[in-house]
Amino acid sequence: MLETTQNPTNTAIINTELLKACKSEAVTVNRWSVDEIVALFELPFSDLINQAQTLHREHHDPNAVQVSTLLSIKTGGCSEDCGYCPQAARYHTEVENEPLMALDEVVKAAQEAKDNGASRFCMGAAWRGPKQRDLEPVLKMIAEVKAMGLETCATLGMLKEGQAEQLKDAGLDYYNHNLDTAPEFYGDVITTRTYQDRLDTLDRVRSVDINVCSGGIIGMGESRNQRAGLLAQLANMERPPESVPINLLTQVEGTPLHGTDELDPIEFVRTIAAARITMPRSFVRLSAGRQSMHEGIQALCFIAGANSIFYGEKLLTTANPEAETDKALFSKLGINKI
Ligand code: SAM
Ligand code: DTB
Ligand code: SF4
Repeated sequence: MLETTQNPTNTAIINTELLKACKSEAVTVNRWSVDEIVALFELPFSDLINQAQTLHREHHDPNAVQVSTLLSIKTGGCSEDCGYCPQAARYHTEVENEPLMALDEVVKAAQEAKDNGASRFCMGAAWRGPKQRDLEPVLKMIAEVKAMGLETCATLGMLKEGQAEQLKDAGLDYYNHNLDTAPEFYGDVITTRTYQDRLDTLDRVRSVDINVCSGGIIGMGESRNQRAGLLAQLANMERPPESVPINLLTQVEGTPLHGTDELDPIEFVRTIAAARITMPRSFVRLSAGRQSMHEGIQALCFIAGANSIFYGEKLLTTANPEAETDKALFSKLGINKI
């Protein structure tokens, strides 16, 4: 379906000829130019937040935040060269390599997450992509976690043909695979897989009707134009992702991006607001980086339209706020967990 109403600042109207030309839902319409998104970033802060909050209220419960708990089911030793990642084998970080976890350990962790109030359990593996012999035990994990009444999410790297179908059959609800940054900046961060490889994996996920979770990392030294470029890629997808994680780079010693200039927190809030405006129906996830983020900035992110978080004291290998700290913050802000 063509949707032009998502862009309140875009005066361009799709003409009837174009509409006639669009015979199927497979037609992609660029709803947001990078310049239009940069213009959002440049609004006075109060105007930007007002626009984001207004749209947020049209499409979501403003006082509800979805919570997912992450578990690293296979840690470290990854063959890729993602410049931010402590799990890449080639960088010397403090991460200790751990093989694929046993099914019963994963189920135990999922039960704890459920008891703590998480509604989704996300299993992450430090792989370039799963080999068939890796995928089979993961399919069992997905099926068991699903049977516990939790939503399931996995992030296992690039998917080959046929793998998304197997994940769907196992009961996977969401697949996380981030574009990470704008195409123009991508090569400065990762060289072992292309932007197109990532888009191909997202297409495979979409084609079997698994919900798409895709976003990126802010604060890697990219320009504002490139932050807008990432959002344009996501918002202009034929169907934007259902879930959009916006990670603030967690700088880890030993990775190439360690020592990057810190991003101004207000610029991070602006990024959340621009994500909300360009993808009004998506869940925008305030992801990595909350451990070092003042609660006032987190509150601004929720006002700007963030409506999901990772919940539990660990992300994959780095720290996240304690569940009790988040409970206290939600209570202070009158936020309900979903
Ligand atoms: N190996 C798989 C992959 O790359 O798709 C799955 C796990 S990978 C760790 C998932 C995502 O975590 C990455 O795409 C990246 O966006 C995010 N991430 C990794 N390290 C990060 C860091 N130091 N700070 C913020 N986000 C990070
Ligand atoms: C996402 O966008 N952020 C999460 C999840 N998807 C897998 C991962 C953040 C990882 C932060 C670094 C670490 O803990 O290793
Ligand atoms: Fe490997 Fe994923 Fe880390 Fe890249 S982000 S190095 S693919 S674990």
